[in-house]
Amino acid sequence: MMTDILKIKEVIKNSQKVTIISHYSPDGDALASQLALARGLEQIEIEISLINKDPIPDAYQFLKNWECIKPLEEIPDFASVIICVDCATWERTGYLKEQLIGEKTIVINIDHHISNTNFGHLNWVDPNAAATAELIYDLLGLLQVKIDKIIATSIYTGISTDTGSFLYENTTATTHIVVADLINRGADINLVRNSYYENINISKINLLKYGLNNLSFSVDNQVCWVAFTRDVFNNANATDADGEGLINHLKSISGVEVAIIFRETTSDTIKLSFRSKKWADVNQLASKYGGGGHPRAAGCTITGNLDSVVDGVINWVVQSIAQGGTSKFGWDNKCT
Ligand SMILES: [Mn+2]
Repeated sequence: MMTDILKIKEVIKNSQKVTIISHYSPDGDALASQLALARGLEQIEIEISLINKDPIPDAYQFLKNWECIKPLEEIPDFASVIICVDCATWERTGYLKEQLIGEKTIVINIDHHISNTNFGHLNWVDPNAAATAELIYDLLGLLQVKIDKIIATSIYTGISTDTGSFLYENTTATTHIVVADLINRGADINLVRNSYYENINISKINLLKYGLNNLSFSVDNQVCWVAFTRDVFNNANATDADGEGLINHLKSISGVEVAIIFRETTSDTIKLSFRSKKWADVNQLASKYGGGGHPRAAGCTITGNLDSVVDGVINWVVQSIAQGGTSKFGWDNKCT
């Protein structure tokens, strides 16, 4: 765990301009962290620009000022202090280093992924935090910024979406204490529920229908997966964001320990999402293929055609489990 937190506080306090960037295919935590931090820093007279490689999914457009987040091409004068939030690596921003980082640039890395590479000049990486938004809450406190209703709603959204509504293992007592404070400060939990959880579009439901009709199982149902071709996504009129969360339906099935979703994004690029329920360390699993994340949630991208990637990965996962890889860190020893 890296904590340059006091230096981070000093650098931010002494900045007139800050650029905040998060990862491509942004999720609730990424966007909420950006927006909450931006609004907080504006209170202390810091000029902000907000960058994201990808468009903001409809599902998150209830977050106040979401439209201020733009791709780099639309931000001509980004700052020399760049804060990366919720990115385990610089590459997660989707930009090359030389596009944003000059000689005088200071990169501040604030994140909660255990796979974080400490790529910043200053790093605040805390895998015990349920969400990056939880760290933003702490940072704003340190900066003595007032958490208003809008900031509170953003941070609440980041924490709520990254914890599966306070159900995942990353949910701690601290998470609940932070959230209690956010609700005291006016976090609009009804807005989040109505706009996010109870506002699922038909494309996403169509993907879910396909997924549930095409489940595969192995090792006494301990491994469950589904593969999506590009055609399935196209026919459902679905975007990246519509694919999010489907994996939780697989994980929720009785007996399933490891859930995997394979998604063909080009003819030879397959994106994989992993979830585990109790013991399997899917961060290590995804790391084998150059990805990473958290022990219970991780991802990676593999080059190859869909069928052979599915075969290769499933064979390996099945073999690991069959060989008694029931210990938490069994993957590495048995399978490399
Ligand atoms: Mn996160």
